[in-house]
Parts: sequence; structure tokens; C-alpha cells
Amino acid sequence: MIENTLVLIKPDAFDKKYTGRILTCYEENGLKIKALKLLKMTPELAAKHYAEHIGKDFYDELVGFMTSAPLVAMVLTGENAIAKVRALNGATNPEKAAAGTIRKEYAQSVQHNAVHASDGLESAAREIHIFFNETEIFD
Ligand code: RTP
Ligand code: MG
Repeated sequence: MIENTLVLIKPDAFDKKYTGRILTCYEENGLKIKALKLLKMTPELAAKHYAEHIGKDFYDELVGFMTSAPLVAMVLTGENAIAKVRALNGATNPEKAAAGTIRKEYAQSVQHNAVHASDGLESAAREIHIFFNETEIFD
């Protein structure tokens, strides 16, 4: 099934100039960019995007980090894009991420872990529309 997914290159990886290498990884694995922008998250945007994590012990630190500096937001599309991108990203904690995954290569810690990707069809549809309107998404 062709799916769309919302991907963020988080402030740590953007600041370290890993954007090009991360985009190349996605493109070389059959994914296509449908939308792309640079932005700084606000606490309000973070609360929408991370609604499922509000109240967890890591939430305040997560929002502090995600709002600290610019990040890259994109919509990727392709066959099984949601699972494919999460496999390319690797485990949340880079210490547990498999060799060759983006988090193994480019992440420092469970918090500063380089990338985000939607975890299902419902979250993908919800997250895409937090960051992009229809005029910014191309086929
Ligand atoms: P993501 O949403 O970023 O693609 O990653 P994920 O599904 O693998 O991780 P999730 O459980 O959704 O957590 C969202 C982000 O919160 C930070 N986090 N910190 N124990 C902790 O300190 C902790 N747990 C999660 C990470 O930045 C994670 O990507
Ligand atoms: Mg998640």
C-alpha cells in the first residue's frame, strides 16, 4: 500500500548538518518527498504533535529540545512508507538501534535522537496536517 508519513529531522541532526545524508537515505530507499519545510516548533505545536506524551516524565525536556532550534519537517510517500521509515530510523534509543540505521549513525541519546516518524496511518494523517496544509503537499 502506498502511504504518506510525517518525518522530522530534529534540531540536533539539523544543527549538525546531517539533513542531506538523512534525505539521501530516505530517497535511496524508495521514498519520495511530497512536502518539505524548515521551521521552529512552538510549545503549542509541540503539544499538538506530542499530545500522546503530555504528562510523561520526559515531556517537558522533549518539548524544550524540540522548540530550541529549527528543524526540518517533511511528508514522505511510498510503498509501506510508515513502517519503512521507522525501520530506517531505528530504535528510539540509539544505543539499541541496529547498525546502519539513521539513529545509530546520527543520534546521541534517547532524547536527541535525530529523527521523528509517524507510527501508524492515523497518526500520519493527523501529524501531516499539523505541519502542512493541502497547498504545500505535492504528488
Ligand atoms: P518518534 O516519535 O520521535 O519517531 O520516536 P518514537 O516513536 O520511537 O518514540 P516515542 O515513544 O513516540 O517518543 C517520542 C520522543 O520522545 C523522546 N523520548 N524520550 N525516556 C525518555 O527520555 C524518552 N522517551 C522518549 C524521544 O526523543 C522520542 O523520539
Ligand atoms: Mg513516536
